[in-house]
Amino acid sequence: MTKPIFVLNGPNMNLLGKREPEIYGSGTLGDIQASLESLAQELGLAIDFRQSNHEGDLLDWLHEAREEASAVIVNAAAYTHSSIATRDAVAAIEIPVVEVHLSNVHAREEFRQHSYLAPVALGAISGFGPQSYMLALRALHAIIA
Ligand code: CA2
Repeated sequence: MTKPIFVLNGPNMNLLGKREPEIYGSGTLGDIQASLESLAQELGLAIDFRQSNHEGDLLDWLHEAREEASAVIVNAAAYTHSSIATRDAVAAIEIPVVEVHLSNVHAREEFRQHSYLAPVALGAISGFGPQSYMLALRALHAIIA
């Protein structure tokens, strides 16, 4: 059995669809999970989709991914712009890691334009709404296959 792709989501992602729809759209994180699970099935992949508001959970999951995942898609949300610990955890992973964002972080406030993760990730996809996750899964499918 091939290992799943971990899809890790950071703080406040559980609020999607409930506030700021002009930035993040009206869909919920559950909608993104459902679409991604459907695409994964189509591609013959398994995903393990998680969200936490706690930095330590993301660190533990990134450590777990080193042994238990074939790749990682990570939307670290605000920790993208603040967490050296998350960057170090990503840097310690040998499997492919793709950073994703719903919004185009480069077109937003200056503090969102810097990512601690981008230099240590395989690549980053930003600005395509839920499609950012789909594009990351398709890219990893092509890379892993
Ligand atoms: O665009 C993205 O995917 C972000 O990672 C989303 C984060 C933000 O801090 C990043 O700069 C870009 C925010 C996560 C969701 O936060 C919400 C806040 C209020 C209402 C709904 C969601």
